[in-house]
Order: sequence, then C-alpha cells, then structure tokens
Amino acid sequence: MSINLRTVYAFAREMYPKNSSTPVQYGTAGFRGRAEFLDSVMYRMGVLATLRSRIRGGAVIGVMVTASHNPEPDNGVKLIDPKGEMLEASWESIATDLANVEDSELEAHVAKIISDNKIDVGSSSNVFVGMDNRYHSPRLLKAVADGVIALKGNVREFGIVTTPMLHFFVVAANTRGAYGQPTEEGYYRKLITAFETLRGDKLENGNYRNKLIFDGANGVGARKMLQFLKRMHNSLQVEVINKGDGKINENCGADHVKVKQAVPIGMPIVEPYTRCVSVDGDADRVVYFFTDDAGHFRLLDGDRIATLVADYLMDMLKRCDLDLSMGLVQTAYANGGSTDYIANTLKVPVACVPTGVKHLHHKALQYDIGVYFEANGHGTIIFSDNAKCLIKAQSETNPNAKILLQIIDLINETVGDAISDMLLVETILNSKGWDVKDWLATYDDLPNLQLKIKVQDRNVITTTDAERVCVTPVGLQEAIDKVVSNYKRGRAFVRPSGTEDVVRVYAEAATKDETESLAYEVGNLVHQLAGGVGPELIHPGKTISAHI
Ligand code: G16
Repeated sequence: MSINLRTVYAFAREMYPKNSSTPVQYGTAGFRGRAEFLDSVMYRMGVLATLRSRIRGGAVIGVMVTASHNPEPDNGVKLIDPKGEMLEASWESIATDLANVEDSELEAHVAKIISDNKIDVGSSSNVFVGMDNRYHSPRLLKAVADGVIALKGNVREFGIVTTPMLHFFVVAANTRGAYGQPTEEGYYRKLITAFETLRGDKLENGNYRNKLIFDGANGVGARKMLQFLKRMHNSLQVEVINKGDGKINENCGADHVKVKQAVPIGMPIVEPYTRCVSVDGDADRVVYFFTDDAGHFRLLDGDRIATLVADYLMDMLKRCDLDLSMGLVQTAYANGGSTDYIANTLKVPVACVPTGVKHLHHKALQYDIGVYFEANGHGTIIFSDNAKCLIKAQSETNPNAKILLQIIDLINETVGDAISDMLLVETILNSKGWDVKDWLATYDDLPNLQLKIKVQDRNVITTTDAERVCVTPVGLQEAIDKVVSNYKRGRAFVRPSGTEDVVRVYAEAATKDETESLAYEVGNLVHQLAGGVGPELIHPGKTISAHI
C-alpha cells in the first residue's frame, strides 16, 4: 500500500485547520479543553492512532472522544493501547508535538515520526473509535476517523459508548475473542452472565437490600445502565436518575458528589440509608453515597471500594487455599483513614503513585492481584496470567475458586469501569449481607476538602514524591509544611490538574472545621505564590469564595 503524506496535510488544511495558537498538552488522560478548539487535535490523534497501530503490528488502538467529568462545553480524547491500557507514556510527548505543530509543518512532522520510529506505512492499521453523548462529539469523532482515513487505516466506529466499553472492545478484538466479543452485546453478555451467575436467586441477604439509585450524570453511563437493565433478569433493582435530560456532569455525577460532598440534583425522596451510586460523564468512575436518618450526606468513595474489594479478595484467596501476592495502589488523594486501615488492619501492601489511572494500572501490574482505585472512584482490579492459571486449576476442586473465576469475568480489567465496579460492589455487599452502615463502619474517614484555584499558568507548580511534595514555586512547600504543622492529623498537597485549567488543593485534618481552615490557608498560599487570578480566597465561614 502506498501512502501519500500530502493527503495528511490536504485534509488538515481543508477540513481541520489549527484554530488556536495556545499550546495543548497531553494531560492526565489525554487532551482536554473547549470543544471548539479540538477539531485539529482530534484529526491528528486519528493520524497518531493509525501510526501507533502500525508500529504494534496492526493491533487495534482505541480513540475515545470524551471530556469525562468536565463540563459540557469541554471535550477531549483518550487513546487506548492494544492491551486496553492508556497510551504508552513514551508516546505522550509524540502526541503533544503532533497536536501542536503548525498545519504547514504537519506533512514533514508525520514523516519524521514515521522515520524516527521505523514505522512500515504500508502495513495494516486498525483503529476503534467511540464517543460520549456531548453534542460536539459526533463532529470530533468524524475528525478522528478522517485522520485514520488520511493514512489509509481501517476505522471502526462504535458510536456512543462508555470509555470502559471501548477499552473492552479493543482488548476483545486484540485477543481474538478470548476476553469477550468486541461488540456492545458481547460486553453486556460477559458482565451480566457473571453477575447473575454469582447472584443466583439470592437477591437479598442479611442487611443487603436489592435496590439502588443510579445517578447517570446525564452522560453515557445513564444510557448504558438502562441497556443493562433491559438485558438483566430483574437481578438488580435500579432507579436511574440524570438520564440525559440535563447538562452532562452539571450538579450531578461522581465528581460533583465526591468533591462537593453532596447529593446530585434530581434525587428522589428515599428512605435513609438507601444505597445510591454516581458515575461520571463517560462512566469510568463510580462513588456510592447515602443519607443517614439525621439527613446527613455520607460518601463511600473509591477508597471505600478498594478496601471492600481487597478485604473480599483476601478472604476468597484463603478459602481457595491460594498464596498469591496482592497489593493496593492509591494516590495522594487517598484518605489517611483508608491508608491506615489497609496497612494496619487488612495488612495489604499499599503503594502511592501520581494521579491518573495510567500510573495506578502500571504499578498494579507488579502484583499477582493488583487492586487500584483513586479516591474519585476511578479504578479496577487486575489479575496476572499466573494468578488466573492458578485460580482456574484450583476451580477443578474448590467451589470458591469457581466463584473467583466469575468475579474475574465481572471485572473489566482494562480500566476503571463504573458499571462493572458497581456490579462487583453489589456482589460483595450481597455476599457479606451488608448495608451501607456496615460498609461505612469498617473505618473512619478523616474529614477532607478539595479546592480548585485559578492561576495564570498552572505549570508553575511542579511536584515530586507522588505529588505529595511541591518543588516549584520555591518556598511554597515550606509554607505549606508550616501551616500543616498547626493542625492535628493535618495533611495537604497541591498539584496542577491534568484535565482542567486549575490547581487542585487537597486537605484533611482531625475535624471538619480544621480541614476547611487548612484547605483555605493552603489555597491562599497557592494564590499568593503561584500567580492566582482574581481576589484571594475567603473562608466560606466568612463569605462565599469565587474560586470553588
Ligand atoms: C481523569 C483520569 C483520572 C484522574 C482525573 C482527574 O479522569 O483518568 O485518573 O483522577 O482525570 O485528574 P486531574 O486531577 O489531573 O484533573 P476522568 O474521569 O476525568 O477521565
């Protein structure tokens, strides 16, 4: 096959010219920003995915058009490598350079990527594309597809799907069906079969009730949950809210519930302690919440899911008589209460890595069973080939190992999958006979708070030690340390977001009041030392801040 790179430039000039001179950066999960500036980035990512497939011998690469938890005007792109992982780290800079090059230099730049990486441009290339339900996603998906076509690659469009579904299709196709069928029906079938086999006819057990509210964030997750329910045999009673009638993620969804520590909009009146679930716009994150009989909001976040799952899996391994290594991976956002519980009560090795599932996934691969969750509800569990072989062999004689095999099928190992994670939590709670009170009683969270600070250039903040220590601006970390030392059980860190144009501040301390005060003190330090935009933050006890 002969390829004329002039076509790459011609397409760009005619249909996807670069319309912004502001540099874009591959962030925590790909490129993200205002949709009107992303057409050229999308087109170029179609080109990049085609080259990436060629260098990987024609294996399928995924391109997901979504801005996930961001507000409606934003969009973004996530690239999926052949094993369902996020794009290999060494290609992130290739992606950034390609996204920023001028149109007139595009042809020469693509030629350079090809020669630098010794890519056989005549070989076959396969790219799967999917999108969320934002109104600009179809336009941006077409740009990705045109990028593939410009380099004569094969493109398969899946339309509106969740991000984890696209990860699933990529792995299913690359393993020739061993992981499942690379279709929407194949995905539902695999997860529902595992869930219903595990549940059997025991729909309730002990304190566990078969009923929950599902906040779909007006995103893809709502649509797909409804599809799940159509295909399930009443094995789970779910009421779906925020189905798509409002704006995606606006006052709803996992990010809102976690960061604001409040129920989503549209909540029906439910009995105290009813289990409620929130997913984000592309359904790769999930958190649980409920309201107690005093009307207080209570959160069960990614840390809670991780500890519930780790505890369950450890117990299953004992019952299966298997000696496999298990580790839990968190980020700096993990609540100190959860880390203490994992290390001291569960006695599972726990690691801390920078934000972004790409980092957690990578670390989790070091264990036979790697459980990774960010506090925001993004995570999954991965089993090594060795672990799978041993569990399979054991299942010949041990009924618990048979259950564990179904659990593996229920988990979308490729990346965090809100619906798969939720079905897993439901399975575990049912098997333990637990309600949300039982689950919450396992350990106490320290009060915590996150703030977003607008600064002129968030890149002035650089960090080290899994983002727990701020390196620049010089003096900021010392100032934070000084402030933190005044608070009992105080901990705080700052880092630039990789998905929004803000600096994030995290604080936790012994009491809610102290946590708020610590967060605002640190927020003001960022504002003063890192070029804050607008007036300083004012503690909400005094007046409402414009920065949250
Ligand atoms: C993405 C990443 C997550 C990360 C989140 C926030 O989530 O996949 O791993 O925790 O961004 O990142 P940051 O704090 O850098 O903005 P999503 O669900 O938005 O794709």
